[in-house]
Amino acid sequence: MTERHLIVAAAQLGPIQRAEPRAVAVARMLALMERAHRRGAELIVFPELALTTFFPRHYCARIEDADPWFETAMPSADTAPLFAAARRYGMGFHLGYAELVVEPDPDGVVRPRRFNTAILVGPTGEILLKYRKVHLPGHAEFDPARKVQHLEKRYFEVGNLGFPVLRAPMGAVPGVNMGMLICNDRRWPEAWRVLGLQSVELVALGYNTPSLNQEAGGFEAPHLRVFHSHLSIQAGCYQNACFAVATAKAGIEDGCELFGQSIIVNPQGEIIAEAGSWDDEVITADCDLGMCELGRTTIFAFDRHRRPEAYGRITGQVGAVAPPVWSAPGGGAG
Ligand code: CDV
Repeated sequence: MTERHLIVAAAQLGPIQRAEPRAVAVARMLALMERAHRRGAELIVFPELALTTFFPRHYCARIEDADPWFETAMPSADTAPLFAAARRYGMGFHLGYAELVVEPDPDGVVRPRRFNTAILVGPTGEILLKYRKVHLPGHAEFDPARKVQHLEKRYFEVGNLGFPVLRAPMGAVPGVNMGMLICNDRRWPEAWRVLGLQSVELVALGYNTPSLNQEAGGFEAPHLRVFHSHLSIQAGCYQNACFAVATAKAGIEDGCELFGQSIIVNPQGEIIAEAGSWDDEVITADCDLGMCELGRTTIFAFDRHRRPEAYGRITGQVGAVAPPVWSAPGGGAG
């Protein structure tokens, strides 16, 4: 069997403050691309909403007032240097950004629509694949009980592109099956499985995750935040026999702490590279895509072992229902 090795990089970004223009972020990203190229990287993954601060923490009464944080073209004058660098280095990249488009909504009304989006760009600088975040956390209205807002449900619509996977050349490999998830999606096994059912080999995933659970009425220890992030990604890779490059934005951004700990994970669920800083940092791994075969031909040979007839609730309902209550035979007290 021919070897299918791909050298991948996670390009973690330190904080991007509210006042910083896109050009500053792009210059930092270009420096990371150059660093990754020197290490032989053939694909580099940037975080969610990589061009600006994580603006859903800021409230705008009029949604249009948030539009300066959105991209209306890709590439744009600001992002074109990333595409040029991809061509220069023969390196693919994954980029998360806020997307503002005018397109028909589900009722056929053509209007401005806003999505939390990621693209996969090939080594020739062409956009290969686009994904729009499906699992939007947070809330739609200003919440006075929260110290920090999380207004993704205000600024973004639920992604309408499903979870696409595409086979395309990357580096020296003629065809890699690639898909994407964005941040909160990583916590949902359904999302991973939809990718797995399309034989995904590599998942590119960007995230912005605060070190504190601002929603928690009770206490959630900060170390568990990283544990749950890694747990979800490692389980997703193992159960779907794929690699993931999971890249964070990290550090104190607009006064809010984001944990980093970007990781690259193999199909056994093992972390094979991990960032150690809260700053701009490149981590790389040499991925033998042949490793995806073991899981998908044995434990997770979907065609032999899956039982969709027993999974109706997965797509048939949203919230959990209460189970029937046991009662003692004959109606006596239990
Ligand atoms: N950007 C995100 O989607 N963040 C969520 C936080 C709010 C929990 C996450 O799942 O990491």
